[in-house]
Amino acid sequence: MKTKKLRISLVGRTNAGKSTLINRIVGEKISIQNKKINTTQDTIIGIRNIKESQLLFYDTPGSNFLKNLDSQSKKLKKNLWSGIDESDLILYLVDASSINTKFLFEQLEKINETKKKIIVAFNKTDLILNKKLLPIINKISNQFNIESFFTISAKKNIGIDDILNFLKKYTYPSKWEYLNDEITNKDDKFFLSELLRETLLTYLHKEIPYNISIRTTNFKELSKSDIKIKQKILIQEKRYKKIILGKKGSMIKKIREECQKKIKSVFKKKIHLYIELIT
Ligand SMILES: Nc1nc2c(ncn2[C@@H]2O[C@H](COP(=O)(O)OP(=O)(O)OP(=O)(O)O)[C@@H](O)[C@H]2O)c(=O)[nH]1
Ligand SMILES: [Mg+2]
Repeated sequence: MKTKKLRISLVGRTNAGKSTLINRIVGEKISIQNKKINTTQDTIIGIRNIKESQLLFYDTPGSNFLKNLDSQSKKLKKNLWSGIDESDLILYLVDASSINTKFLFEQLEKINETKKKIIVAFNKTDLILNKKLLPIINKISNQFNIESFFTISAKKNIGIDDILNFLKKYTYPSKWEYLNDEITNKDDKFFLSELLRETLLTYLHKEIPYNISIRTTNFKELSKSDIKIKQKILIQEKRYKKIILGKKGSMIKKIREECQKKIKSVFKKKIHLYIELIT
């Protein structure tokens, strides 16, 4: 078989739905999603093979921090641009239910400088009428050279196949980078740590989830139906420990139970999860 590939970077403001879209395309959850900002921090690759073509989607961190200069933003920015650099084409995703025109044009201007091919997809169209988007689509196409526009809903699975069919036209002869059954570049331990981070984003407020790091230190199949997992939360500031523990340990208990449930729904096995807090 003559194999082909295409590398696509998913770029867009935080909360546009990039991770939701990549999970939809891959058909499994590989990237965590949350309504808080800057959920994705590393570049995660999602792989979808269609016949002879391998499509590689780079889920990048949300791009609303381009002007910030703190160290966290710098790290995210670096991961974003390396994702863009490695790709053949940019899929710019817009939250159609809350468009900030000024921001959108600034962003398009920036990515246009890369000289890469760009397609624009308006996501969350389950929340608005498509025809409301026509003026903005006209304005964008007057100013930029966009290959194509799409209106989709990652959550409701609308319009995704149209994008995939379109992207197939841009694939070029090449060896596949990943084996047929691989769906992501990240391993189980990374994904487990991400699931814990997703849980922390849900239960904790504001800055805490961004100021801790997580390691999954142990992943052991105890039997065909049981998995034992150990995770460590490394806390930089002591005051956060009290908050994560909660009254008589009630918060960490909730977090552990919720995370265990998430892991169970992915691995379809009984999970024995242990979480340790380290300051
Ligand atoms: N109604 C609706 N909500 C959506 C859709 N796609 C994503 N969302 C929601 O939008 C929120 C953000 O989704 P994410 O996939 O985490 O967004 P992201 O672009 O990866 O965000 P960052 O990682 O922070 O850059 C989540 O609460 C999703 O459930 C959609 O098509 N319709
Ligand atoms: Mg994301």
